[in-house]
Amino acid sequence: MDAENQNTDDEDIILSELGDDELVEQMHDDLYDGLKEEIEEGTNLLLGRGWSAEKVLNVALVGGMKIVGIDFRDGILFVPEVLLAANAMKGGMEILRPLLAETGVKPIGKMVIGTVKGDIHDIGKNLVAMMMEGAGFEVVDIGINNSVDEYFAAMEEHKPDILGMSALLTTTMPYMKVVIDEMVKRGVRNDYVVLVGGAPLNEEFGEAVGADGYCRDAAQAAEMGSELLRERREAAHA
Ligand code: B1M
Repeated sequence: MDAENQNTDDEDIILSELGDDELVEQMHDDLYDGLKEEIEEGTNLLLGRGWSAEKVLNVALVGGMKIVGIDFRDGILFVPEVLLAANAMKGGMEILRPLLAETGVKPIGKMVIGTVKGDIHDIGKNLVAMMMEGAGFEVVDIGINNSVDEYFAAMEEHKPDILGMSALLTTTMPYMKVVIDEMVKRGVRNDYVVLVGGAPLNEEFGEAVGADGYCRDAAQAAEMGSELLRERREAAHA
C-alpha cells in the first residue's frame, strides 16, 4: 500500500465503530503516534462501554506505554516522540483522574509525593497520586526533580503521614537514600512512612535504602500505604 492510501485509511478509522479489542489496539497505535485527542476519545468510549477506570488505565493506556518503552529502549523511538506519547497518555489520565479518586471516603491520611532530583519522569508518579487519592488519601504532589531540601520543605509544610518518592533512572534512584539518610540524620525518619517506586527499583533496593516499602505499581502503593499507616496507628495506640 502506498503512503497516500495508508494515510487515507488512517483518517477513515472511526473509533466508535471498533470493537473493544480493536479499539484498544488502535489506542496503543494512537498512543505510539502521540495522538492525544484520539486517546481522549478512546478513553471516553471504553468508559461509556462500561469499562472501569482501572481497566482502561491498565489495558489501554499503561499497556500502550509499555510498547513505547520497548521501542524507546531499542532506539526505534526518540525523546520527542516519547514526549508526545506521554502527553497523549496524560490526556487519557486526566479523564480517569476524577473516577479513580471517586470513592466518597474521608481522607484516611496525607501523602507527599515527588520524583527525585535529576529525574523528570512523572507519569508513574502521577498514577500513584491518583490511586492514592482513590484510596482516600489527600495527596500533595511536589512534581519532578526534587532535592532533599524540597522534600523537607514539603514535609514541614504539609505534615504528611507518608512520603512517596519515584525514580525511573538507574542514575537517580540512589538519591532516595540521600533523602532517607537525611531524615535519619535530622531524627525525623520514624515520623513518616516512606514508600518508594519506579520501574528500575525492586524490593531489595527498597530495603537497602531504608524505605518502609517498595511499590511495584500504583495499586500496590495505595494498598501498602493504607496497610502500613493502619499498622503504625495501631502500634501508636497499643
Ligand atoms: Co525515559 N527512560 N528518559 N523518558 N522513559 C526510561 C525510564 C527508560 C527505561 C527507557 C529505556 O531505555 N527503555 C530509560 C532508563 C534507563 C535506565 O535508567 N536504566 C530512560 C532514559 C534513558 C531517559 C533519558 C536519559 C533519555 C535521554 O535523554 N537520552 C531521559 C532522562 C530525563 C531525565 O529524567 N533526566 C528520558 C526522558 C524521557 C521523556 C521526557 C522523553 C519521557 C518522560 C515523560 C514524562 O514522564 N512526563 C520518558 C518516558 C516516557 C520513558 C518511558 C518510555 C516510559 C516511562 C513511563 O511513563 N512508564 C520509560 C521506559 C519504561 O519505563 N518502560 C523510560 C509508564 C508508567 C505508568 O510506569 O513510571 O514505571 P512507571 O510507574 C509505575 C511503577 O513503576 C510504579 O507505579 C507506576 C504506575 O503503576 N511507580 C511508583 C512509579 N513511581 C512510583 C512511586 C511510588 C510508588 C510506585 O511511590 C510510593
